[in-house]
Amino acid sequence: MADLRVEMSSEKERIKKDRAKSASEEGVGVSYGAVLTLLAGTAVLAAAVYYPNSLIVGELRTLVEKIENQTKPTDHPTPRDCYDIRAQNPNSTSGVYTVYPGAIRRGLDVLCDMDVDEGGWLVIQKRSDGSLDFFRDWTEYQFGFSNQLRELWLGNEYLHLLTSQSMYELRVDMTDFEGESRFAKYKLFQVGSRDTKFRLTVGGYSGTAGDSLSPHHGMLFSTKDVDNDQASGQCAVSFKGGFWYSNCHTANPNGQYLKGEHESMADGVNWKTWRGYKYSLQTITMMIKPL
Ligand SMILES: [Ca+2]
Repeated sequence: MADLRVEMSSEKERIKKDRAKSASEEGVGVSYGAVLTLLAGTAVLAAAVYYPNSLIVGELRTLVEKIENQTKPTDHPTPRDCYDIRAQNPNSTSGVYTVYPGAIRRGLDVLCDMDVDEGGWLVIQKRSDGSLDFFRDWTEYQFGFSNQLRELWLGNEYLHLLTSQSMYELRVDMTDFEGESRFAKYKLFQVGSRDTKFRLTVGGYSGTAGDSLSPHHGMLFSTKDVDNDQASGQCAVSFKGGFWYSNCHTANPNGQYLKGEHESMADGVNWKTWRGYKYSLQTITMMIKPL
């Protein structure tokens, strides 16, 4: 896992360098290419006038086409998200798919929910059985973690890439151990870059679970080793998760899996406006879809 993270980290750096490099090359390529196209085009015209049947005209035409093709911008690879997958094939079923958000060339394997609320949802967080430890550090939350996608955190870098390519809404589905279920939907969900400490933008609530997430609007991400919260202490340490803590939380989806009622204060998988600070939910899923 540690090696994988280092690999991913250096992969991110490589992608960044590649992008910067290709961006500068592209810049040179366009102007250089445009001049070449112009020159070659003029040559074709002149050659065509004076030597209409000569081989050189054909060759020059080929050259012009070649240069033009090289200077055309390449299309963004698709699908960008689960919504694209569903749009391409309305019969797609829920499961794992590869998507290409932002600069990711090799793709990112994600869990798509094609059943709930018309489908097309990309799962960014999931708790279902307590099989995975969510009390993790900054780098782990940055690049994500999962176990066969039964439980997962997609990763803050990917959240930023995804929510930067379009306007996204968020849906949070949850169940308790008594068989009840609720949901919360937000018209706006965006995660800033690592330079902003993955700042959260969230708003426009509707649903049945109550709004426990809007109070986290504008907050920065915090983990047990990186304190960006608004409390004098460390929320991530006190409430044992990684999240956009303020002072400290009204929702703790990445808290400890405490299986229902608990004595301790607000350190479970809590959603304050539904089961409160001393009830840890059975399942919770956060997923996003473009508006
Ligand atoms: Ca603090």
